[in-house]
Amino acid sequence: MLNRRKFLQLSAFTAPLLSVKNATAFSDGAIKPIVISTWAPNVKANSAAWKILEANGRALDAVEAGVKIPEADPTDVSVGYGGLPDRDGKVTLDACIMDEFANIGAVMSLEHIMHPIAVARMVMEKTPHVQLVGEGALKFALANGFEKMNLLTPESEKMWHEWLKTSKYDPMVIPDILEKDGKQTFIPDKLFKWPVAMLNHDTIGMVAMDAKGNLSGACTTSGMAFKMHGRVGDSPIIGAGLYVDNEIGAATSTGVGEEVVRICGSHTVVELMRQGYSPELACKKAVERMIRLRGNKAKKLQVGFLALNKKGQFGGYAIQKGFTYCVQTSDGGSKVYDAKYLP
Ligand code: SD4
Repeated sequence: MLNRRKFLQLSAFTAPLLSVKNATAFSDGAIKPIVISTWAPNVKANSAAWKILEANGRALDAVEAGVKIPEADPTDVSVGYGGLPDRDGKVTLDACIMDEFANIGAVMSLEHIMHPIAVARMVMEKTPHVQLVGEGALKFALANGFEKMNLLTPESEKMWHEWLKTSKYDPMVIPDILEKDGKQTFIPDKLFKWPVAMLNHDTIGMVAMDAKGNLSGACTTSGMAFKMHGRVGDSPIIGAGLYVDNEIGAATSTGVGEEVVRICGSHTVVELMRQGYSPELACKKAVERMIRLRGNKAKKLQVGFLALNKKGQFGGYAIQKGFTYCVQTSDGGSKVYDAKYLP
């Protein structure tokens, strides 16, 4: 039981945390649909999701339709078709999906299928399981009518051959890139030689609230470029890359998955929102927890969290400068935000 003094202390502590600038739903009493996703180029994904939300569709259908856009886009080198391969030259995809009833489905290290998110949804809806991996996931997909295809585009293959010259796996390149952002310069020679623009879009994590006020989320990626074959990151792991609690809110992540898994990142963000933190502050607290655990090792990496609460308030936070996210609502249209980051 809380005594009165403790209660007053707690209220004084939480009150400022509840004030947020990004209120979009419920301000006039009506539920207003909203979709948010990681990285600026995913405005296209948001608009595909939005078509479903504005027609009073379900958030689950919206997020699936939304993330299919970068999955099918060969120029997005971090997701689906055209995703950069692992160090063996294989494109292995990770995806998960979660709805308002806490139904979940995921595929990990899935090859040859353009839309891993649709397979994840099928795992959720048609199997007694929640995760399928590798060969088993592929077998399941093929048995359910998915087409087997080559996901390695000539451009991604070229980048893989370029990478093989040094075979250096160093996800710590991101701060170096971002220092030079705007000039469209190349990443330093000793690392990778790709245009910044190419790397400035990434894993998509998308969460949405529909006109009924229900939340769902989806996350899909080809994972860290040139990872070890069989490596699985945060993105397909419920609680790490994505989490939805229909009473509280939803969160997703992008960046170096190993760090996100370590703190069960997206679940942590949702639990922080449950404690009364705004979406942005919840994301910030999760980032700070990573840094507390890992110190300078994590400071050199990039991880970004993005969250939406039940009131339609949203926010993001990242370790480094450069994490962008996009939001679509009926009032505000389609907008891109720069996430705040650690000082
Ligand atoms: C992973 N989190 O596989 C993904 C990669 C990513 O932005 O998000 N890149 O670790």
